[in-house]
Amino acid sequence: MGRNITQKIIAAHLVEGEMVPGKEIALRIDQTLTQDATGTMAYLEFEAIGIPSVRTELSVSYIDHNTLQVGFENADDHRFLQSAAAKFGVYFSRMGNGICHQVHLERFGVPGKTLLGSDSHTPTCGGLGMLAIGAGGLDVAAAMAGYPFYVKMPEVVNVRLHGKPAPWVAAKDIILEVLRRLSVKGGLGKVMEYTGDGISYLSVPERATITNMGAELGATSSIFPSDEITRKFLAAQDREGDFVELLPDPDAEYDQVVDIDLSELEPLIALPHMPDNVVKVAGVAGQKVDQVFIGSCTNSSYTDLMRVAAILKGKMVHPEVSLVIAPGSRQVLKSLAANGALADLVDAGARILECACGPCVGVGQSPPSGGVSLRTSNRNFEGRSGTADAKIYLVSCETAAASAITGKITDPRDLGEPIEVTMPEKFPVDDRMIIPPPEHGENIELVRGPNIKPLPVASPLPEEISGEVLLKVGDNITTDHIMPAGAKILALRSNIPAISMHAFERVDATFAGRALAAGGGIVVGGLNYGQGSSREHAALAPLYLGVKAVIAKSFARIHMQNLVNFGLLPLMFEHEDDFEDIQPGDRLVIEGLRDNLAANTIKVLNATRGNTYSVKHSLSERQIQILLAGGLLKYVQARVQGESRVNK
Ligand code: MIC
Ligand code: SF4
Repeated sequence: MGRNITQKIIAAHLVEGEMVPGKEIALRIDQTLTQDATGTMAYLEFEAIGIPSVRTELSVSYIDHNTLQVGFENADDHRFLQSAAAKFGVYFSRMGNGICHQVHLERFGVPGKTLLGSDSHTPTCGGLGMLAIGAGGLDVAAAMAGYPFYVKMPEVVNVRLHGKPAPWVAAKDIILEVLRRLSVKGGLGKVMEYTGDGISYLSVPERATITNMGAELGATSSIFPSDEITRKFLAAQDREGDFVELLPDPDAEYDQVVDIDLSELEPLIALPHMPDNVVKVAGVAGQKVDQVFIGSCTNSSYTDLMRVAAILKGKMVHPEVSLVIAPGSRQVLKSLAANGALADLVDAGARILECACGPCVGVGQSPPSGGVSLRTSNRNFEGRSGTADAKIYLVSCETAAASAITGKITDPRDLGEPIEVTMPEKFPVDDRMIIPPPEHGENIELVRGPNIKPLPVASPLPEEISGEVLLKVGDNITTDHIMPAGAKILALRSNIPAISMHAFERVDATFAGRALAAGGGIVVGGLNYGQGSSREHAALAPLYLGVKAVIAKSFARIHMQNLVNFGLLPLMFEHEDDFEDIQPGDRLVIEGLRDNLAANTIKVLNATRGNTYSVKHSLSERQIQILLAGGLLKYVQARVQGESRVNK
């Protein structure tokens, strides 16, 4: 039986385990990336593991999230990250060079290799034929120390794209269609592998738009073949030598098939407040718009912004719309400046932001109260923009640009003839804003400002867990609900005691205070608990506040691993109506844990109601060992010091 692309890359990197869907495997990691909002914790953890320098082929540290410097915190963290990169043998992409995923696609991604990133949108490099996976910072720190990455062998879904996209249909509309069909839970435990004659109409940045937003399916990753289009992109980046052709075998098999006829698609839009709340633009056209944000790692490539410039050329942004544009990288911005497109954008009234994440994660440009904001990013979770009651809609660059002119949600097909933008033969390659690590950095001192606090310490799983239900939440709780981002809170990412005070504050502002007063407790959740980002702070803050377990109907992959990594127990209800029965304030007792984990027969006594619930876990043997050891850091310290190097 032939192999698909995903299976080929896994087989070439398999360190442990059987390639049977659902079984835990270990992968050798070739490259890692970190960004600054998760990177401070990751390098503190790498330092604690105790390996002098990284054991990967390549590790890159990006500054792209905490770029709004209001107060000393972010600038201090940037200095810490720059010193950590030099000390540990990591490339350092300076503030202003661009968003991690855009720059990694341009400068470092290699078909057929594995990439582990401390950001959920790491699968962006799947657009180049990499197996690129998002994970918590501690998993990335372990990978930098040469430790393999453990993940459940994924099912592989073949998304077959047929025909040529209809006029004005963008790559963004394709991934919005996949989300509409499969939902934010549809990709759990799966890799989405794109094939079909339709992929020949998609450039690498367009493929990357699709693999980037595959994160919103809850997918382990997403990937395209590496073909002639890939080679051309790498050649344009002066990296043709990195090209490797990577195609599925003709007789490759898949666990699921999704067929999409691109000629039947039309511009789509995700309505507040979920990326899978997708309808046709035509169905909501005419709604007044207050803000348009064009940017983010999903849509801020050269071709994206050239299309926007062509639509806006000679026009003026509507007087009641604020149009903000954040180019994805310095390379993109330089290209637009060189060919006059930047002048066209400024001439039309666009507000040009620096090459960074910015508004996407609430770092600047928050909309007005109750404002309607059209965004080319990938998440519209409630409150993420920094304005609690703003309504965020997710669209393509074309829909965003058309709407900025009219002041209301506008179908780009109203603009007439589609815009044709060609990929340049050569990009203006200039890596001077990427600092390579020195030959010997071991004597470099880490620069720790007052915002860098010591790592919280997890403890081994106790025999018994008891405590009150501190909070009960419903389905699809995101990491933005658990640990909000935004300029003010994101700046506290290296300061767990401070950031913990914001845990769940958009759900229940009393949570942190009550948790501390109660000496900790238990959180109860619904389906897909912890969907969204890789931020391990969504586990670190509950750890700091004394939360010992989360009992949910089901978990998102990255967040469940982050809970385990910091010694918090993720349990699942066996019976739905037990979720209904349990109430905030109930006192729960879970006994015999260390014995019953292996047998997976765990009972939860609700001492308040006198009921007992059966719960289960989906932990692997290794994850159980991590919980018993007191978290991944202790578990890896014991192994990495002793074990021979996995990667070298
Ligand atoms: C996001 O888009 O939510 C983020 C901010 O990039 C996160 C990482 C973080 O929380 O720092 C992600 O996607 O993992
Ligand atoms: Fe940055 Fe937004 Fe991409 Fe996250 S989704 S990496 S915040 S641009």
